[in-house]
Amino acid sequence: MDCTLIGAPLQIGAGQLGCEMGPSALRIAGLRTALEELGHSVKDNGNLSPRAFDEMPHPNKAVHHLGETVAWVEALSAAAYEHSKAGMPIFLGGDHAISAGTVPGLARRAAELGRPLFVLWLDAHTDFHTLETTVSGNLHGTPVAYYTGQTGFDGFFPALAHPVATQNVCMIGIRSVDAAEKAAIRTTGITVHDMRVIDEHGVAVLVRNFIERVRAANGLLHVSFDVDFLEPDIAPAVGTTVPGGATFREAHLIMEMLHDSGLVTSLDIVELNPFLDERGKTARLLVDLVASLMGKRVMDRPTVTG
Ligand code: 4U7
Ligand code: MN
Ligand code: MN
Ligand code: MN
Repeated sequence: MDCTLIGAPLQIGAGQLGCEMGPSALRIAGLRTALEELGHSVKDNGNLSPRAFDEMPHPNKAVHHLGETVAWVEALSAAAYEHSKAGMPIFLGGDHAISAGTVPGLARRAAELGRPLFVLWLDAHTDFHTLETTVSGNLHGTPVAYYTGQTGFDGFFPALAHPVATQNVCMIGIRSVDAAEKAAIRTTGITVHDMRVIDEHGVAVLVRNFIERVRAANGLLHVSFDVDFLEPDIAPAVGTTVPGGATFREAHLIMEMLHDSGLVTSLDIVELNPFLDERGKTARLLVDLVASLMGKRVMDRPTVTG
């Protein structure tokens, strides 16, 4: 495949600084080489930067860095649209607010192709706040509500031409949901597989079912991978760790199944905060997970059972 790396060093969507270093850490951990060793061609497009912006006040006083976030959303949406025309864009965050730009840009491309966009959201959190409901004011907690077209962004974020249907969003790994998010999600078609569902059924059946839905609809599949999806012991480099996350093996299995599906057309790696890492171990794990998504496997053959 032709992969394009696009750095998005946005950090003010999170509550602590450091995600700005995420793209660098992923590069230093060897992302490009890992992909090339799998036979992919890689173009590193460097890092994006936003246009000049003014800060925007919002009636919800908790909201901060709104003007800066909106400038990034515009830049990312344009870049996602352009880079989705050829090859597979891999967005290196940056905090999860980048997905308020990447997903709408990809949705625009999907609409042009006449195909639906599906999103697999791997995260401890549902990120379903609006500008009105967020209590922390950290805008990395809002992208899903925005790109699915919920009200509560009007007049601040760019108007959405192609909202993603909530039925096409599947979340896995969820274990921290605020009251306002729970109430709002209940009225949508979003599939939420919290950790309890994983414990009862295992990740394989959940991923397989979603993949089959994407395939049946001839959809494009975007994967948005928040580092806090993972168990904090194996992935400490994130500001919003929540205990009880996905294991090394669960995460790898998901990536391997996604690869075998052949359906993934774009990827976000978000929330890596290298300032909180332990000698680069989270960054290296992420590179290994991306490699699995892009075809790395233990034996040189498809998995067979029995
Ligand atoms: B992330 C939170 F209150 N819901 O709104 C909030 F728990 O991109 C967390 O998933 C948001 O890491 C986490 O601040 C955003 C909090
Ligand atoms: Mn997130
Ligand atoms: Mn999260
Ligand atoms: Mn986070």
